[in-house]
Amino acid sequence: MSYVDEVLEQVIRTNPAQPEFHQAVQEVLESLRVVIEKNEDAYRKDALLERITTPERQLLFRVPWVDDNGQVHVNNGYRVQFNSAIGPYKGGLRLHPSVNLGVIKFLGFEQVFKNSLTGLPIGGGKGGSDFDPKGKSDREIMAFCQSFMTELYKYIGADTDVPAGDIGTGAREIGYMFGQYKRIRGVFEGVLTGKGLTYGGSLARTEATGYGLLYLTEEMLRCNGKELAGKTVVVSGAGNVATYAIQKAWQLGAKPVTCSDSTGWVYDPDGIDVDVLKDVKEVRRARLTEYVKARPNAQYHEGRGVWSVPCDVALPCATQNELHLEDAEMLVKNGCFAVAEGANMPTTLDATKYLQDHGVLFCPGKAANAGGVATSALEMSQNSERLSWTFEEVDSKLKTIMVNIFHNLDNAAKEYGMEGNYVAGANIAGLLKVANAMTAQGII
Ligand code: NDP
Ligand code: 2IT
Repeated sequence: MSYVDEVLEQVIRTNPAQPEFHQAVQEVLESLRVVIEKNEDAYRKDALLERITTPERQLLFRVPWVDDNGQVHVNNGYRVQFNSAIGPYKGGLRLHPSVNLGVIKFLGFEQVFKNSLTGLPIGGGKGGSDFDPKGKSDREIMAFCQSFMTELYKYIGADTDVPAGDIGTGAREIGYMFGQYKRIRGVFEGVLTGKGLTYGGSLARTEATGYGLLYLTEEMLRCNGKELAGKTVVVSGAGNVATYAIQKAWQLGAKPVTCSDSTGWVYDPDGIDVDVLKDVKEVRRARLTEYVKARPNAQYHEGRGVWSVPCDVALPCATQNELHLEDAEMLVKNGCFAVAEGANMPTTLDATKYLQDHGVLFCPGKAANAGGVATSALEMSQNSERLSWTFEEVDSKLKTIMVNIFHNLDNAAKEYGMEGNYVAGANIAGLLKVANAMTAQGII
């Protein structure tokens, strides 16, 4: 059996009931076959793949909190410190009822490669809880965040592990967690990113993931003789990533016509109005049914279906496994020629293969959505030098990083004889740096 197959089999056997983690490992290892086979003996002797697929540390803890009626609730808290070969652990905290250890491990594993692709000195980690922020009062959110940090603070720090936002964790939650960390440790340091601008946050971090997605998509199209301007874009999600992807799509001359949340989706033939979307989601924290009340030409549909809207470019920006094989078939049938993942692993393995086999330019999340964590690393730099850069400075660094990421994965795919396969390119470019650093640091 090849080394890749041996390790895949072992990962599935020793991490039972973690399908998302299996899926993420399978996607990476399958596309790395050519690289691994070239160094098979050395990698096997050093158990490089076993080490890279096993987190350095997994923290599981109880998070008790009291609701507004005095009722106590208990949630599960997680932090998976996956790989610190190239820098302190870095990655977001997800608050969503679907969170379990397998989900956090898949996200942490992806983060290792993503962070390597940014070219910045950050290792990979991820955390979160099965706490559901929906419908909670501000006081309940604060109670949860303070309890979560009262346990997590022991394991993190500006030079060891720097969490940030993800699904369900935005500026409000980061603020409460930062306050509690500072209160317990008595240290004002850049232990979290995505902070508010008055206490160490970076300009452009809020916009960074969505903007970065569009910068990379524009470069991918340009290098393939196409352009984004004038194109119709279908976006899923209505959170942080989707909102700023939609905003930047407009700025680059494209027309974003959809958004979605966990209950339904909106088609706006005049293009999504970003101000209305922000008011509904960021200010009122309401459902998308409120969006169509303000936009009479727009249609609201219950359930899934956003990929049925004809488009040139599709940007999944909600959650994992939201774009299935039948969606990929529909996109191809309707003439979509590019898909770039704003979310982490939104496209199933068979859908990815279908898109690639049908000539659709496909950029995986670990490259396309790396602008968020890259700008988090820029926030860490600003915190270290106790300075704040202008919006334009951060945004221009972000754009350079995204363009470089695309060329790195494009070149890696070409070098290994898989031109145009950006999944393989991203995994190869991401792996080589981490593998090199791990090898240099000995068996740890
Ligand atoms: P938000 O919480 O701001 O928004 C998430 C959006 O996705 C909401 O519209 C939400 O709908 C929808 N959604 C969440 N879960 C589901 C589900 N199970 N089914 C359907 N819709 C769902 O999160 P972000 O925008 O920050 O994150 C979106 C994706 O981008 C995630 O995959 C995240 O890991 C990834 N990402 C985020 C980065 C960041 O900087 N924030 C950086 C890189 C990647 P509803 O409100 O109804 O729940
Ligand atoms: O998936 C991701 O890259 C994030 N949620 C952002 C992580 C970060 O540390 O900014």
